[in-house]
Amino acid sequence: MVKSLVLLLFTLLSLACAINNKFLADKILSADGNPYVVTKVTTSTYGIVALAQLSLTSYQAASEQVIQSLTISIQFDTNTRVRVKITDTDNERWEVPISIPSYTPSGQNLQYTISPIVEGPLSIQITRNLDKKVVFNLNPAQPFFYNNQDIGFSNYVGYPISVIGLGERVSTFVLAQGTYTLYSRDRGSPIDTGSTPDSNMYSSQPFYLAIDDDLAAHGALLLNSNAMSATVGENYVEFRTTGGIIDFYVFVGPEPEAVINQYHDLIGYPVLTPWWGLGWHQCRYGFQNISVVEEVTNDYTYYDIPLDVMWIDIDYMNEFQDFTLNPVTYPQANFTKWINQLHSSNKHFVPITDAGIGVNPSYQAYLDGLKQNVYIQSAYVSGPTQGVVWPGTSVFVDFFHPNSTNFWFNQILKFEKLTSFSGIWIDMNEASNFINGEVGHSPSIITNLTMPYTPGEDVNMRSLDVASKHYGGLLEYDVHSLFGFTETIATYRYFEVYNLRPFIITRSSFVGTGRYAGKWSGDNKSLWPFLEYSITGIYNFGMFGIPFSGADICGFQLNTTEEMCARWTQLGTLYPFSRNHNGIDSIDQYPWSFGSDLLETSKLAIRNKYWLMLYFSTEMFKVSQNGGIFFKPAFFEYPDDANLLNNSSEHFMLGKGLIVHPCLWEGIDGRVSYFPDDIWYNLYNGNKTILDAQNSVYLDMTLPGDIPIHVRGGHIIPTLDTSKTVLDVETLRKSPITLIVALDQNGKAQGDVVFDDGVSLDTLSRGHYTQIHYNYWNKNATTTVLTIQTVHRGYKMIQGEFPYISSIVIYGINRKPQSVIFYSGGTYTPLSASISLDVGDSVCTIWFSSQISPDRYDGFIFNFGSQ
Ligand SMILES: *[C@@H]1O[C@H](CO)[C@@H](O)[C@H](O)[C@H]1NC(C)=O
Ligand SMILES: *[C@@H]1O[C@H](CO)[C@@H](O)[C@H](O)[C@H]1NC(C)=O
Ligand SMILES: *[C@@H]1O[C@H](CO)[C@@H](O)[C@H](O)[C@H]1NC(C)=O
Ligand SMILES: *[C@@H]1O[C@H](CO)[C@@H](O)[C@H](O)[C@H]1NC(C)=O
Ligand SMILES: *[C@@H]1O[C@H](CO)[C@@H](O)[C@H](O)[C@H]1NC(C)=O
Ligand SMILES: *[C@@H]1O[C@H](CO)[C@@H](O)[C@H](O)[C@H]1NC(C)=O
Ligand SMILES: *[C@@H]1O[C@H](CO)[C@@H](O)[C@H](O)[C@H]1NC(C)=O
Ligand SMILES: *[C@@H]1O[C@H](CO)[C@@H](O)[C@H](O)[C@H]1NC(C)=O
Ligand SMILES: *[C@@H]1O[C@H](CO)[C@@H](O)[C@H](O)[C@H]1NC(C)=O
Ligand SMILES: CC(=O)N[C@H]1CO[C@H](CO)[C@@H](O)[C@@H]1O
Repeated sequence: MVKSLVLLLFTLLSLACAINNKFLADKILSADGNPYVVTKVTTSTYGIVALAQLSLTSYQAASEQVIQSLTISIQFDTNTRVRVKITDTDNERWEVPISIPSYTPSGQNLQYTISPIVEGPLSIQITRNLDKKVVFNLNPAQPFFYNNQDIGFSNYVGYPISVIGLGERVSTFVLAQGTYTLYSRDRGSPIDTGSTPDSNMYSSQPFYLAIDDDLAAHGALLLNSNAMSATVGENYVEFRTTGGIIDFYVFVGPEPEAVINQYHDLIGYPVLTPWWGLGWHQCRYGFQNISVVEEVTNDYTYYDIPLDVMWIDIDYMNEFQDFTLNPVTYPQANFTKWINQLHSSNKHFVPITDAGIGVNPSYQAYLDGLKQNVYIQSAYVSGPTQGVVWPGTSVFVDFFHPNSTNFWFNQILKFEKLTSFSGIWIDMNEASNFINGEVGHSPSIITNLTMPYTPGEDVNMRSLDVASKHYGGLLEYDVHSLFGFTETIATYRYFEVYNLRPFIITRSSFVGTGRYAGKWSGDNKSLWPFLEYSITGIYNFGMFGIPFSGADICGFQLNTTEEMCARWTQLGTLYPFSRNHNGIDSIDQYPWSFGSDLLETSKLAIRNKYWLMLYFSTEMFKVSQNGGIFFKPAFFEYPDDANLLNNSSEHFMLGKGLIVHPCLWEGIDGRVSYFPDDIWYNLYNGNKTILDAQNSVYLDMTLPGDIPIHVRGGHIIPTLDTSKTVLDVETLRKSPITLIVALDQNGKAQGDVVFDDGVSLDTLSRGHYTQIHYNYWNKNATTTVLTIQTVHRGYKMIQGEFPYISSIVIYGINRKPQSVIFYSGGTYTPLSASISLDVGDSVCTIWFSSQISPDRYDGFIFNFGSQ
């Protein structure tokens, strides 16, 4: 059954009367509890519908702002997800227009129980069956109010919780108790501790994960796009939003990762990233001209450092106008010469695009948009609303307008003809504005003076005037935080037409953005704490369903140092999206800009990225296939270990098989590091990690050097041989494979690998991929096998691609096979191999002289004979 939230058109009623009722909401809030009374209840297999009326006895004054009658619909969406939707019975209100994937409503095997809704004070309680814990509670004693521009309620679970999520901000992973604003805003990097409500940033992601003292987890989403705040208390999360409706989804968990999966089932799985996008990226704001870009590109080749993508910030534009080249600093002829060279070395180009379209009578894109009437309209005059951004006075595409996708498509298409780009970076799409509101009109219709409640700063700050009008009677007030989201979808349409996986990196995001794009964490700073915050940022966006994310490596604003940049490169090459990007006022931070510590470390780290590329692409593919999280806190894999929840950025995992201990501190060349209880081997040399009684061990972090990565016993990691000639992923795809087989305590290990063309959008929907499962196990005392099982076969490799398994390296073994046989379809073929055993490290390496393709079943037999 296809369920979709329909776009409801709603115009805010009686804004004028809001002024008189400025303090009303506060009055209701302090009125101790819920002024609504349930008058009617209907129950079915799939849910409950109840009506509630405002009870005037609860407080003195009512007004047109107060909603009189509420319809409460509790839907048993799936057996782990329940939706509580509370709307105005008498009037349509603004609802977020996102489509959610189809699902079969579940009346059965519900893992939660709803307490009976009875006539009388409004009370809803949902408990998780497993442990009888409350996961949703509208307690009649807690504040609840439902006014036109001020809606508040508390999910009062009543026991202590650690709350994670509620983006976007720079914060610790577990949020401190306090109030957080959710509203898209372009802002430099405030660190948000919950004490300054104006620390919200680019995106609105009203989802949270709550973990209790028994380490059980539940999650929730308030699907609402209005400016809102969320207050994290000891045993509750309270939302207060300035419009829309209460559309609250609860996910019962009970493990953190189960919550994430349940959430992704609702919002949709992330789009596949093109293979080249998983490579290394270089950008800079302040490439003075095309010759400088060319020089940096050539330097990568000179230093033998792999590079897949060169980016250019607004420097390339003519008068900062989107889709244009500066004729003096980026002449077309020079640009074409550079792009052809770039393509001939298998590399790609990604330009920036800004949200503001410059008002200029000789600027074609601006004129095209006027003709097609696609701009957001002024609340004061007839015509587009105007703000000020890089090009000066600017207008903004209304992506709700039916002409806008076509307009945007054509601009992108024309620009592609000019520059042959492969992906697009969409920036400034909060949408950002250098002034507050509209040129020539200070915001007067909707402001913090007319609104009963304003989360954080005035809603017009660095924004378009929120009274500006969108197509269909929508107001910027309601859809402000959707600008980036709707722009992302319009941009995605371009790639979709060519059946290409979109390479789109956006700054602003909303619920569901991951289905169309990746995200970078914006204009951060070259300061040590930001290394650590980048990890929590990626955790969060992984939870929000946008796994392809990363922070500017070495930092954007301010000057980095060699040591910081080396640490950041070590860490950043393990971000799913790895881009070195720098601010215009900052000193150079290329791998070769300082001394040998940075250069050597960068070479190791970037080559590591390519070495692990097949593991990254496979694990990211699985997230697109099933939802879930790739770059994650070790706590998510070991949810019984409370030690991992504290200092969660000190140990992150890539999929289930690898743990990383980044160095986040200055002046350190090693550290006692904590590990979850398991078998761990040094990824680089197979040395088994001997943990002390505190589950810790000293890890060497000397520069130049590799970042500590350990492989978990029981996992097989596919790696690609990266010789010096590998300088891009196109060449890398021709490299043979080495399987690292890390044994668990039973001498077993498993792993997956996915092969596909790396670029098509419809790979999953058409099944054009081959998924292989490797399984290493002991057959009997003298024989072990590594089976190659085809889970799905839909991709035919092109000649020379991932040609063969060159070697198998077994970690945690103290004997070596005497012979290796390949068996396939009943045929047994002895393989010529050179086999060595390092007894001290318990590592056995088997190099094959024959070439076995990685997807050829059935597998290898290792004969150990009597030893
Ligand atoms: C390009 O920029 C560099 C760095 O500012 C400068 O040295 C060079 O002269 C410029 N080249 C041209 C052709 O403008
Ligand atoms: C463009 O290329 C020409 C010819 O190589 C060169 O003289 C000129 O400096 C280049 N311009 C820029 C801005 O790099
Ligand atoms: C769409 O653009 C055309 C011109 O291309 C214009 O005539 C039409 O009015 C526009 N549609 C709307 C809804 O504004
Ligand atoms: C309202 O917003 C303006 C900026 O738009 C700010 O200067 C003022 O302090 C705000 N007032 C209140 C009461 O928050
Ligand atoms: C960065 O370094 C440059 C060159 O030394 C210097 O001019 C600039 O002031 C520095 N910026 C900051 C923020 O320290
Ligand atoms: C967290 O880090 C602090 C400071 O490094 C340290 O004192 C503490 O022991 C760590 N806690 C855990 C559980 O690792
Ligand atoms: C984690 O940190 C919190 C507060 O920062 C503390 O109360 C708790 O005891 C710590 N847990 C562990 C296992 O160290
Ligand atoms: C392996 O680890 C042991 C101790 O855990 C250490 O003595 C030895 O040097 C290590 N070997 C390598 C190759 O790192
Ligand atoms: C172990 O299994 C292999 C392969 O099936 C077989 O050839 C061998 O005889 C078995 N050895 C013993 C001791 O069972
Ligand atoms: C504006 C801002 O601070 N953006 C990012 C800066 O960097 C950290 C980590 O590097 C990110 O988490 C922020 O979102």
